[in-house]
Amino acid sequence: MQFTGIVVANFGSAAAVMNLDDNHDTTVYRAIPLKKLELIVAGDRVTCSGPNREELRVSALLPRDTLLARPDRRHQLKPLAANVTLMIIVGAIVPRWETRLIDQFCVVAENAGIEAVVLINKTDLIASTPDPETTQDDLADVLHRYQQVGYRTASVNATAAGGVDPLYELIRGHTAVLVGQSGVGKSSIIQHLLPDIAIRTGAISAATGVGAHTTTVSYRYELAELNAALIDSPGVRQFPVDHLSTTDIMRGFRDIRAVAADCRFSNCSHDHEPNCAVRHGVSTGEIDRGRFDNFLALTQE
Ligand SMILES: Nc1nc2c(ncn2[C@@H]2O[C@H](COP(=O)(O)OP(=O)(O)OP(=O)(O)O)[C@@H](O)[C@H]2O)c(=O)[nH]1
Ligand SMILES: [Mg+2]
Ligand SMILES: [Zn+2]
Repeated sequence: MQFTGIVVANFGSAAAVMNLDDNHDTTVYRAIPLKKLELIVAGDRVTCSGPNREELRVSALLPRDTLLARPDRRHQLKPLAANVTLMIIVGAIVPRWETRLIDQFCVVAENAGIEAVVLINKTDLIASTPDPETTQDDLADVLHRYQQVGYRTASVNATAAGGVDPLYELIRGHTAVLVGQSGVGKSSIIQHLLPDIAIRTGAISAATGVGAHTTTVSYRYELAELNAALIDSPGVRQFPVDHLSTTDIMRGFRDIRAVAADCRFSNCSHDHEPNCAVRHGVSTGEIDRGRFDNFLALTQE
């Protein structure tokens, strides 16, 4: 048999693939990628072929519209999700959101041609978190900061009925990848949207005490009624952008890009040069100081 498929997940030795040629076929096929193939990932469109359904190979990778990739320890880019149109950057109250990580994701999304939204989960914990830095006002501030830059934002609670409702309109028609630190609730949010599917989340390990059900490979789920798909991804501490050039990183900061044309020097680093429109924008408040600090840190890494 042979069909064009979409990769649900790549477990390494084998991939889970669904048949795109026949939308009545809901089977998740096991297919072994040919050795010569580059690394495939959730969201990839592939050709599967084999003598029968038990002995399928992934024989070809079809061109990708977009690719989200991350450098590994040896600075090799590893794919995280393919053909996504939306990146949902998930932060939480606990562990507290990190704007450095959010900005790294924004830069990567801009450069990959993927729309980004900023989502803060676990709003139920605002009242109980002992961290004096994390208040309702701080939450409003961080959301406002990204709205000013032009991103859509939302705050959600994956543990409450109706707690993730703002997501329905955000994801309609999209293939969205959820990214963020470990434990912010990416899998829990997907579980809430897809109550009929058993997704392994950190909550299960807390209940059974067996293992940590942290997500280890990206996994694609369909939401047919929204004409959407969600890709769950493993949590990360950092999303390095050192594979991008300084120009790419600058391009990744929309707010900085918007005023940089007014700097005196066309190659201004916005760090020390005279008549820098970006630093002027920071001094007037037009550009958020925290974003600017992250920009400098990322370009000087
Ligand atoms: N109080 C509260 N807890 C939540 C919420 N969402 C998720 N959790 C809990 O947070 C823990 C981590 O949730 P996960 O969904 O596994 O987090 P994740 O982002 O998928 O983590 P990784 O797979 O490791 O990247 C679990 O114990 C969840 O039950 C929420 O809105 N409020
Ligand atoms: Mg997870
Ligand atoms: Zn400048």
